Formats: sequence, C-alpha cells, structure tokens
Amino acid sequence: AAAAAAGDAADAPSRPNHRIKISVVGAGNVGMAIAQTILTQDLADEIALVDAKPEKLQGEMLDLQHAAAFLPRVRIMSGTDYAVTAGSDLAIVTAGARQLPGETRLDLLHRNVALFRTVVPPLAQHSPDALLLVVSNPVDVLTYVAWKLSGFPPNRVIGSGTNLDSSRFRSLLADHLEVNAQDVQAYMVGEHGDSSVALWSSISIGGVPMLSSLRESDVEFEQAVLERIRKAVVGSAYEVIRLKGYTSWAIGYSVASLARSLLRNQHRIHPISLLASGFHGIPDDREVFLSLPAVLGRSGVIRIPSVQLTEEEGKRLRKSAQTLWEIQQQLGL
Ligand code: 6V0
Repeated sequence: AAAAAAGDAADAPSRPNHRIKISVVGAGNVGMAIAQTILTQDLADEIALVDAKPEKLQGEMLDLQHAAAFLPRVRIMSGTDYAVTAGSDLAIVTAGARQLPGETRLDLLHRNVALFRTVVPPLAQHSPDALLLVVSNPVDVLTYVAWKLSGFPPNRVIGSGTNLDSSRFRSLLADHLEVNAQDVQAYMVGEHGDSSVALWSSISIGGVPMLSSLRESDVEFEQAVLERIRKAVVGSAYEVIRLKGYTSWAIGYSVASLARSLLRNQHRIHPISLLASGFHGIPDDREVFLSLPAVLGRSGVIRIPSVQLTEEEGKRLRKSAQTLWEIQQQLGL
C-alpha cells in the first residue's frame, strides 16, 4: 500500500484537473513572504492560510486577494480551523512562538513543541498524503517533532534546513571567486544555525573541484577565507534581524524553490533537513533530522546522494547529531 501511495503522489502533476494546493500555517512575516512568493511564481492553484489570530489572518488573506487582478488565477482562502487545509499537496509550517526576555532556547523549544501538538496532528489528518515542510525554529528539532506527530513516512517530512544558508554561501563564494553563483556548487550541511558545517572539500567551480585545483601554498589562505565566508553566512540572519527585526524575503524565495522542486517533481538537489540516521556515521538508532543534500521530487525526499566529507566535517556533523538527539530526549515524544 505504501508503494502504491508513493506512486500516486509521483503521478500527481500529470493527473488531469488536479489542483495543486499549498497550505501555510503561520501568517507572520515568514509565512506571508512564502505565500506571496508562491503566488507570484505560480506554483499553486489554491493557497490556504492558517493562523491563531483570526483578524490578522483575515487581513492578510484579503490583502492577497486584492492583488488577484495582477496575478495568475489562484484561490486564496484562510481559517483558524484546519478544515481549510484539507487535501493539501504541501503543508508549510512557519507558526512559532517568539523568544521571551530571559527565556532559554530550551524553554522556547518546549513552547514550540506544545504549539506543534496543536498544528501537526490536524494538518496530517486533513491532508494525509501531503508533504510536510517545516520552517519554524529550531528547524531541525521541530522537523523531528513534526515527523513524530504526523505519523508520516520520513521521505514526506522535511525542514527548510540549510537550503537558504547554502545559497548565501554560494553567492559569497561566487563574489570571492568573481564567478557567477550559478557555476558554484557548494553546500552547508548539518544543523541550521551557528554550528552548520561548510563542505569545503566538495566545493566545485564549473565542475572543477576547488580544493584539488589549488596550489598547495594557497590552500591555507583559501581555508581562512572560507571560514570567514562561513561565519558571514551564519551571521547574516542575525544582521538582518538586528536591522529590520526579522527575516522574510530570502526565506520566502528559498522555501518557494523547495516547493517548486517538490511539486513540479524537479529532482533537484537541495540541502534540507531530513532523517539522517545511518548517514556519515550517525547511528541507525539515532533518529535526528539535520541537513544533507537530497534529491527532491513529488514524493518528497527521493534520494540522498553520497557526499564526501573530510574527517573533520564528519566529526562536526556527528557532534550536531549528538546535541540534537540529547535535546530530543527532553521532549517526551
Ligand atoms: P511571526 O511574525 O511572529 O509569525 C508567527 C505566526 O505564527 C504569527 O502570525 C502567530 O500568530 C502564528 N501562530 C502562533 N501560534 C500559532 C498557532 N498555535 N497556530 C497557528 N498560528 C500560530 O514570526 P516569523 O514569521 O518572523 O517567524 C516564524 C518562524 O520561522 C520562527 O520560528 C522563526 O524563527 C522561523 N524562521 C526560520 C527560518 C529558517 O531558515 N528555517 C528563517 C526565518 C525565520
């Protein structure tokens, strides 16, 4: 039955009259940036918005609907009840509590887990065949939480992870090397945020591995530049938050690119948060989500291609996995 279900999902784009429906839970800065990018990129026939605040939700829905004359024909609906999301192909979760003054990250996480208990089960119930995409932070742990609460197979539950970090990484590398970012292949993997791992060893420029094309004497210099670039990537979200209070546009485009690869069955490779047990020395019985490059299509994670990690990169990845696993033990799921 599972194989048949996966087959059905893979055929979805070619089903005549199938209307692509995307739900976005959390109509805040991030949720609305995602909704508007999806709208302008013509990725859905129906968009359903859910938020706990009915007036704000109604306002956001009307504002988008009033833009309809300028946009492709899309049905936009909203509700505080998850019935509005029924039959979604893709459900994106951006709802999140904000950190209170003096609150620890772990306390915040506990509040977000409580919040996910009210979000994920009704989403899964109304759209049992959907793909679930988590954006709320801390994204890796919350993707694990969403996986547990949904009962979905792991290929259908992902987190936005380091997809955005990787595109920032590519564009900063491109600036440094004075080439177009499209010709730079480079990934950040692992935990989204401060401890993300830049895959130095697998960077390639126009198909040429960067490391092996360097002279021995240049490696150290480039390594220092790379670490500076990695730090700049990690710090860039903090900088935007310091300047405007939140981030929205870049995460909007990043999530829309994931939606396109998933729903249009693009088989593109994105580094996203996925169930990483058994990869790169993470024990099979450690159920943790963190980012690795994955082939994405209509059935979610289609394949996890093997990337080469140096010993140091592998060590950092396993350390993140251990930290995430320890945090998860305190969640009582
Ligand atoms: P925001 O503007 O406060 O929006 C959150 C929204 O969630 C608000 O509209 C709330 O009303 C709504 N909400 C709260 N509780 C519920 C609930 N129980 N059910 C439904 N809706 C609810 O925050 P913002 O949009 O700026 O950020 C949302 C989340 O995304 C946060 O957790 C951020 O940390 C996270 N981000 C993750 C990124 C990533 O790369 N993964 C990037 C940016 C932000």
